[in-house]
Amino acid sequence: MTAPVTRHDWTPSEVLGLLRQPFNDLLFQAQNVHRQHFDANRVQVSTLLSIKTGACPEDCKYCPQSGHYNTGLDKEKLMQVQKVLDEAAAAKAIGATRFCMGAAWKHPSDKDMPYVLQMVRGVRELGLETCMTLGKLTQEQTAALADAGLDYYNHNLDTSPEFYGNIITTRTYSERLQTLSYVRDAGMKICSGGILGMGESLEDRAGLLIQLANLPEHPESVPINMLVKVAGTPLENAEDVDPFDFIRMLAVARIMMPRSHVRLSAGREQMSEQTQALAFLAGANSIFYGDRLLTTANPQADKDMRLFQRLGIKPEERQEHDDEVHQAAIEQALIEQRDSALFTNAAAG
Ligand code: SAM
Ligand code: DTB
Ligand code: SF4
Repeated sequence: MTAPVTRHDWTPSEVLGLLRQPFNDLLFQAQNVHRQHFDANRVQVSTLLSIKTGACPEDCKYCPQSGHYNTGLDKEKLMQVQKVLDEAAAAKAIGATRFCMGAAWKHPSDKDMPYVLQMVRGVRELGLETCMTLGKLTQEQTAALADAGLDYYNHNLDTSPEFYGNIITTRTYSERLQTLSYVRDAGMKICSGGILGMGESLEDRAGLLIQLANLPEHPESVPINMLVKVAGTPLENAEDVDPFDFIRMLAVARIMMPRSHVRLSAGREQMSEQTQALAFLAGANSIFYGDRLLTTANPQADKDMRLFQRLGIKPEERQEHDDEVHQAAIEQALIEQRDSALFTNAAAG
């Protein structure tokens, strides 16, 4: 069988057609695509840490950390660098290969950036891949993160452009796309996905996947979150998503972005192990691992390891070769940015 080309021209009717196929046909197709690009019995494991919790100025209706809603969360300052490194070492000890640090910010401030950069360098030195999700970035902040060696930047599109305004009013969809474009231009890997269960239609789910897959390059990592309903948020009583529809979304993400890691992301604590097994069959090949997501519970690490054993799944090893290629890409992007700044300054002066 010839490998499918990586496409960036998906249309709504095509994607709706994929989502609406009989379940068994869809899973068979997704598993076929999956096996052309990945070992079907390996799953990448990332651990999450909230490095700055609560009191976020944004109004994302799903989020327990938004300062607009009362969810009873303790507000915290940016965590101390050493504490973050201790948590990263603990994540490594239980088998995580990537450490993702999240902050409840609209964007990082200049005051916080030096600490954030120290965290990236320190986590890298521990031999873990690094990921951060800090909100919107300027081009300069993006370059500084890349320079510190950040591997992945997570910035979710969350839903379709059409539905987005029902969920968030304090940041636009195009600002999100701009941040993703800065991250790509700086040579870092992109982690971007969305959430199911916010009252979106099937067209909105298709719309989110089209936005992600029609980017100039597919995000290397695509987290698909099931809404974690948190008391106090406007979505606390949102209707449950049919688990089969959630699996369909993962399968279609796998087909549309065949070389990306698709992450079975938030919501696993509320999901049966059978649903999670179906998710892996549909081509999901990454999870958040460790007892907490950012502020809500995730399955206990030993429970996940038992599930992996029962399914014959092994955690994916960290890819050293990819890492070298990626580092070279960052260095090249930095040289190009510096040269273009020199050129602009020379032209101006
Ligand atoms: N503040 C930064 C931002 O929004 O870009 C980074 C942290 S934010 C918590 C990262 C992502 O977590 C959001 O984009 C959203 O997709 C996901 N998320 C937040 N609350 C969630 C919830 N209750 N259920 C599922 N996913 C959630
Ligand atoms: C992503 O897509 N999901 C993660 C991570 N990226 C940062 C966050 C999930 C948060 C779930 C709610 C919480 O624990 O606060
Ligand atoms: Fe803030 Fe991020 Fe939560 Fe939105 S998703 S309220 S930006 S922490």
